[in-house]
Amino acid sequence: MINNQSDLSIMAQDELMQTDNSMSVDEYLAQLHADYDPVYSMLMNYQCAVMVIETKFNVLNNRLSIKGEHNPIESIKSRVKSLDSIIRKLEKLHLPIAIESVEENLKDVAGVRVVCSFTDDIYKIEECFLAQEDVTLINRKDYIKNPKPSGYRSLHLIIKTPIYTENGKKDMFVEVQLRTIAMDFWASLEHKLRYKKNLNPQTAEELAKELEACAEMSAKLDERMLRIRDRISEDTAASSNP
Ligand code: 0O2
Repeated sequence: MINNQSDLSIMAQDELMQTDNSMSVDEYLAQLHADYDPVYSMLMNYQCAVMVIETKFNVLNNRLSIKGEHNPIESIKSRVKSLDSIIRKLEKLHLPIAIESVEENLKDVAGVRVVCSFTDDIYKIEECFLAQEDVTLINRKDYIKNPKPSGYRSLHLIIKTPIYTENGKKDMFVEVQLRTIAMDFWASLEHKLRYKKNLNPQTAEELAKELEACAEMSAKLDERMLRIRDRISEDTAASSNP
């Protein structure tokens, strides 16, 4: 999760270097606030959107656990992209570096990752989440049914949801990634390994294949765990209704 304060204070330090000595501290602070308040406010809006979406998933987790035998959600992790990543992404996409440009073009500044126990929990949670009238689906990518060539599996949703600020209602984009514990385990380790860039091309190719094979194994593990759960449910149902 981004630490808005520290990011902004890094920016403030840069500014500080360029301080005009003729300015009083009050004048300087007033200028600083005028410059940074909109950025801080933008990041805070994304943070609020993350809180709203996290709450929705927590509510669903509690409600669904009343009906089922388990909490379908194992954990929820959220983050707001850092200012550095936001600016780098705008630059990479040749987009204007401005707040309006972020809000219009970048749909993954706010991200919520929901880790579920079993694959079918993912689709159940998705259905309940998208049925909410203040959640609008913008884009859906099912990398579980259609894994990426790397072996990556997850369900990605870009949604729009309102937040209510002191200035009124504001629609915010949030990227939601839903995955199982096994998918999360694989993606977290693969993400770390991807940063080891000084590999010779042959080793890199071999390891990419190895990682893809690991993803296959972890998908098989998900299927087996699901079957075990189903057998336990069937057995429990049979013994309570002899
Ligand atoms: P981070 O730090 O997780 O945010 P874009 O999002 O615009 O760059 P695209 O192709 O539209 O590109 O998005 P996609 O593929 O739907 O989702 C991108 C995010 O999914 C990534 O975010 C990762 O979190 C995750 N992801 C996608 N492919 C892989 C993969 O092969 N391995 C792993 N470990 N994660 C993957 P970011 O922005 O790259 O990083």
